[in-house]
Amino acid sequence: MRLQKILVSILALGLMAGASGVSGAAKAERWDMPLAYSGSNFHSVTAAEFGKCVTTGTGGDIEIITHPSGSLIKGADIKRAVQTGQVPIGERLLSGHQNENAIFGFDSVPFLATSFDDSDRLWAAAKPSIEKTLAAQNLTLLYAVPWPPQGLYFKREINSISDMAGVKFRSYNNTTTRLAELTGMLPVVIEAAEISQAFATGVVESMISSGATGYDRKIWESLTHFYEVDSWLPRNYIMVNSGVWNSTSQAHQNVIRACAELAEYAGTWRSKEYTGFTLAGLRAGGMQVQAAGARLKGELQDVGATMTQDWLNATGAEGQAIVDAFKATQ
Ligand code: PCA
Repeated sequence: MRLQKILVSILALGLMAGASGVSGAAKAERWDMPLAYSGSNFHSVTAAEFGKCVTTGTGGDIEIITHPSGSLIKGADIKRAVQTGQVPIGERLLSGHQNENAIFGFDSVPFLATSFDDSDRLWAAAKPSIEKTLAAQNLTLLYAVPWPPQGLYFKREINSISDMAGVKFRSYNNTTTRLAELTGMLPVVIEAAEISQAFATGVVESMISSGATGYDRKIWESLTHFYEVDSWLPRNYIMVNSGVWNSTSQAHQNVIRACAELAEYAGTWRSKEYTGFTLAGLRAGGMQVQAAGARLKGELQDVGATMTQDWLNATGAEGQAIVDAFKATQ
């Protein structure tokens, strides 16, 4: 029902843009949109469809071209590139910015939101803070889509934290680096686009991520075990340079907002579908895919409690307000 309403409004807005005479090839603007993850990944597919929706809805006035796998701009540099106007629009892992402001890590607080429903409610609670923080950095938030729940990858059986000692661990944000430190592993920050090579060459031998990322990167070529932990569901988000946004007509902004709402809905649906599909893919690749054992789970909960306290200390009243708003909806 909600989806139908969005679609109807996109069509209506597109027709309005056409009828008011603002369309025309001569005025077409090209928006290059860097993405950090592989073209076949559901986030990238969603972004490409979002781009098409905008192009169609604006009658061709704004043409969005996506560039997956960090091919135009590497993941870690995408936010800066959009902020400075090097590109008008881009996608990035939100929690990748925790080193700038711990509030960006709200979606990686261990065991706070561990299902898609929780993740949606947590996002609703955090969105005003994140929008405000991004706005102060010359960025306008469009939409955000969760990754599937996070689990641990290894190349041998792991039953407790003591089994992890000294393991070289690929991390993707501050939270995952901290997790490695607290479990006696050795963290190395590596972008998803570089994973296959890093594992093949032995630079790292373990990580926490979704089944989706392991599947996208054929991780079974290097690793053997995936333990479902459901520690959190981190989000990717789409941002536009605020200068570009403010100089975009109201009619086109309306189209873009409607396409963004549709993309958040469709992307979240895809993420859910991709969860089972990619775990089956890991199995088909020869990996053992299973829930973490009770002992390991319990120990990870203790580590998670420490990390949660760290995050609350770093974010103060703002972080606490997000947690409270989230819990109030439970
Ligand atoms: N994949 C991304 C972030 C979270 C996920 O599931 C990655 O591993 O980089």
